[in-house]
Amino acid sequence: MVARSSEVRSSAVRHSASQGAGGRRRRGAGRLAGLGLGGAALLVLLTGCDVGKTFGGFGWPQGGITPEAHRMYDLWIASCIAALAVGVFVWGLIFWCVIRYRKRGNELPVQTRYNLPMEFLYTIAPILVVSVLFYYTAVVQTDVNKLTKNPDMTVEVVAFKWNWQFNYRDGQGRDANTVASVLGTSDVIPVLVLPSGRSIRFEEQSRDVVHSFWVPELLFKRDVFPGNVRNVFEVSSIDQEGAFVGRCAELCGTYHAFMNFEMRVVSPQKFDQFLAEKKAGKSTQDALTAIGEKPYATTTEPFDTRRTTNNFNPTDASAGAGS
Ligand SMILES: [Cu+2]
Repeated sequence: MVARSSEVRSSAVRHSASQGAGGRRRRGAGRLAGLGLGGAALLVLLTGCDVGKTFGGFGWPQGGITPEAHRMYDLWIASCIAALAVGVFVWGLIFWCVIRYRKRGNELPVQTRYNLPMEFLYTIAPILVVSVLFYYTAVVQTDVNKLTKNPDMTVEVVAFKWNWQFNYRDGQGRDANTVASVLGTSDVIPVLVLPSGRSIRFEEQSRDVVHSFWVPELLFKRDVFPGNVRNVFEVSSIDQEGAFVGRCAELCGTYHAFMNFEMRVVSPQKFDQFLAEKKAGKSTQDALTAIGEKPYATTTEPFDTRRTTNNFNPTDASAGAGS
């Protein structure tokens, strides 16, 4: 009898203790919600300022010059803010648990095997986060890859070991004709002259191995494939005039690092004049001078290949054979 009454008493104590814990839990949840709201308000405040600029673009290159580049940049910044918000929330929960449920004595806390609302939450929350990120990524990616029927101009990018040729075309696809061309050599950096404010279609083709067309300010690069693959992309406009260095971004052989070019963005009027000069048979350098632009690349220069008859294609085979 005695034993039974003590059992009853101890179960009553447990019951009232769990009620007290429930009240504390509710207060804790309220505090957590307040913390979350405060964090959200802080985020909104920060978004008001240029968060990207403040934090150096979170590692993403800044200074894009096309609407597509701005959209990709915005997606990256928004993703970083979302990741940080989730991170702060999780860190908050961890520290809250560490402090709130620290060891206070030898009595074991309530041992719960499962908690349905919690399990529901941590299954649904990541799915929601991934879905939102996926949605915005798909929207921006579709936008960046979008091809229009009638871009203002088409330029064919031909890559080869280890330089570039840029062909101005009178239409789209393989059947169109080249109306003017810029060819790079070991001594002269090819200058790809483009107009600002016009939509441009790039059609890429390689003569040998895989290269990659990359102008950092486009925040975009695309592989250039040999064979039948004609990689195509468009920019809806280039918003800033000036000279921008371009590079090959795919390791393509010995002189891969030498495959530089320059993208020179000029006003549409200047561009039309440049194309007319080229069509009339002038060299790229003369045509650039004619429109009041510097004739040679200003952002990069030809590398010294250090080729001599002794170290490159020696006529005497034994010269390079060693001993
Ligand atoms: Cu290359």
